[in-house]
Amino acid sequence: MKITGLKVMVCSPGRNFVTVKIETDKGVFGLGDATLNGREKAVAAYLESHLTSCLIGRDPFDTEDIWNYLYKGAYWRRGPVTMTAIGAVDIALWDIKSKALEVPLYQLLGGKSRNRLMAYTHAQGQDLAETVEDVVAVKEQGFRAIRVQSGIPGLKKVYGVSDKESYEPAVKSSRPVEENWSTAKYLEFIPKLFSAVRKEVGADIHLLHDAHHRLSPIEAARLGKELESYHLYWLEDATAAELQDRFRIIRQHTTTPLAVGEVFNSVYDCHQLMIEHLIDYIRMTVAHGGGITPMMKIANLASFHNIKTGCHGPSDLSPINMAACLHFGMAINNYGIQEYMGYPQETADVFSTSYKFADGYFTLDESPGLGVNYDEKKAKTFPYEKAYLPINRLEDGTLWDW
Ligand code: GCO
Ligand code: MG
Repeated sequence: MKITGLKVMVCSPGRNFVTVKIETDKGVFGLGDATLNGREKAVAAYLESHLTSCLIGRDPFDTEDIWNYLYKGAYWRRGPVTMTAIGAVDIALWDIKSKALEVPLYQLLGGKSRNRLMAYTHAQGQDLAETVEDVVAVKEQGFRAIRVQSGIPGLKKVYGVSDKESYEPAVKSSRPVEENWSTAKYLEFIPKLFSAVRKEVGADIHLLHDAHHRLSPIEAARLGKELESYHLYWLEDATAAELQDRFRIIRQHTTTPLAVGEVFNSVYDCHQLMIEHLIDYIRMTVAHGGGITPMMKIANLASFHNIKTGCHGPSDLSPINMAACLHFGMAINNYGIQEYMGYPQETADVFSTSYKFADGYFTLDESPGLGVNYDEKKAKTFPYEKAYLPINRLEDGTLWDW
């Protein structure tokens, strides 16, 4: 089998997505997700200008060699744009291989390690009462695990909360909108929120929280410690993770489980976190982590250090990435949980999927490959619109982590 073409398609059914389609001389094609929120066109250009001609004529079954060719061969390694481009190609190649062999992708990665995959979704509210109410409503939908984010008294607009039903951080505009932040106000409020939520929902539900890289290590340590009695499933992105050894400080102070990695794109972003047992869940997602090929190796490394996966699964990655994460999660032993925010109807109309979601769990059927279809004609009716993630400033105007 030979690769005959690579198509890069950018559409915006509700929000922007970049999709790769790799075609072959046998008529089998594969799909990959190349969406990098707010930087979509950079990945599209990388694919079109630099990868297409390297792939034409290659055997799509040679996933390991092609991955190394694109990674080592570029000389310029790592980085979100490069790794998302390579990741999309790799996902599409695995889709081709498993479709050609007429098996679901997870069969090529180790087979079934479980029957179903637990997912968590988001609950949010403008204040404590509204957030508790939303957690109860989400629990009633059947979710076993819920991420809880709330407006903070005294702050106008914070991460994880919107006035719409589901949270979408990117805004279609010519430059980023600004949010504001006070760590003192946040740290004062969050333990009270979790005390109220735990009291309302009881012990038999997993609660998660995302601090979105905003705390210093010692502040994160304080938060982890103060949340201990509410038994979180995880505290996510407790501090910015460019320096992995910052996590030592948090780890030394608290038994609250730690998750990090949605902005990582390489094993070198997290290998110290793993070998020093500084985290409990690795949040890298398949598309941004360079594809199935490196993610299998990362999951294996994690498995030797009691670390489970918890792939980033926001609605700003397409259902193609979601399917890739689910096949990956189905096959590995150290699957933890999958993030799932649902998709608006326009997105579901463009991307149809064979994975099913009910009562807090995903299941996969016997469809070959990833089990995702992309309606190219419908996608064209939703043209790209420039969008940005917000930026964040302290109350005195200082630019802060978002
Ligand atoms: C999450 C994330 C998202 C990101 C978004 C950026 O845990 O789901 O933090 O909300 O901010 O995906 O594109
Ligand atoms: Mg997050």
